Amino acid sequence: MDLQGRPNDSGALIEAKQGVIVKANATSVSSGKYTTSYVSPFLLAIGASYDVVVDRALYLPATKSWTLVTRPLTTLSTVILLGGDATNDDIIDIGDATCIGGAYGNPPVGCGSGGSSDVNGDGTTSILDLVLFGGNYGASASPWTP
Ligand SMILES: [Ca+2]
Ligand SMILES: [Ca+2]
Ligand SMILES: [Ca+2]
Repeated sequence: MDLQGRPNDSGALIEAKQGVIVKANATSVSSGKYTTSYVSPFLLAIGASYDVVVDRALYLPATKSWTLVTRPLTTLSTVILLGGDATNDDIIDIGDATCIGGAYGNPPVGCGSGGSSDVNGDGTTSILDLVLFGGNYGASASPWTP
């Protein structure tokens, strides 16, 4: 998985769920790779379907339905998480513009619950953060294709 605008793709949470129950999860490393681990006491079953959800603070979540066919490892297609959610509420709207605009040219400031004006994580609030916001304006999820 890839975090838009970031060379370092670490820190995204990946969960395999059935309904609201998380059966396996993982956190991505800097390359964007991840390997999920079982959430005790659950084991993923061959032939069973799961919703795989990937999300990170400042980015929009992506969901894919997936049926397990091989164990222990299955490779899913790459997903790019859309950035710009400075207020960390999983929608990119005017509130994020206010957050990024208010700190423009300055070090990161916190917004909302766990949000930050520094979407791309380079330690400053700049045009790069604003471009991520602007390109994804109005979105509330990241596409996962195919
Ligand atoms: Ca998010
Ligand atoms: Ca937001
Ligand atoms: Ca930045």
